[in-house]
Amino acid sequence: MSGFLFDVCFLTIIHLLENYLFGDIILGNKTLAILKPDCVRKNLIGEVIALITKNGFKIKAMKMVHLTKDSASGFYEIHTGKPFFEGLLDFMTSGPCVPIALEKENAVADFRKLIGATDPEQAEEGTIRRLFAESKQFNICHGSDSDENAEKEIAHFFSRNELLNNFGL
Ligand code: IDP
Ligand code: MG
Repeated sequence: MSGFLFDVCFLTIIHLLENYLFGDIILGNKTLAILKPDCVRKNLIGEVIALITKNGFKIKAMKMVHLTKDSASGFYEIHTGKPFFEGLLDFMTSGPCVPIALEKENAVADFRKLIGATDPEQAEEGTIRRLFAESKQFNICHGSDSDENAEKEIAHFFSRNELLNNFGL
């Protein structure tokens, strides 16, 4: 085998192995939830987590953090410049929140369904936002909106080591 071909094969194998180890191959079964500062303040962490686990999601990593403005604006970068952006940063940095990496088949769509629409008045009965949220801003819980964003958002809060250990890959 020529040196070039060997290098290509070697790099391909390394790439596949890395994707496998770091979970990219099983895209579609992970999402990031954040129990927002209003959820923590209202002492609703337990009730919301109970709903999440009753609905078949497995908790793979979880922590309580008080976001800095830098971290919150990085997380919500996509909303930069929108009228609600500064209010969102003030809210998300107003107290501790609880990011949770969740696993379930079809995790992103199923979790968005479980939390309900952004505005609790539009959210379906029985959804987390309908049950607990007080407004479009103070809406209790975040959920990733795509597999690609789920990967990025999980990486925002959890190190590769934490994920490797907890996802058991
Ligand atoms: P999502 O959380 O349902 O995905 P996004 O549109 O991504 O909704 O908005 C991110 C967060 O910004 C919302 O969860 C909410 O806290 C806040 N937000 C969104 N739209 C508004 C608004 O019109 N007024 C106040 N806050 C808003
Ligand atoms: Mg969103």
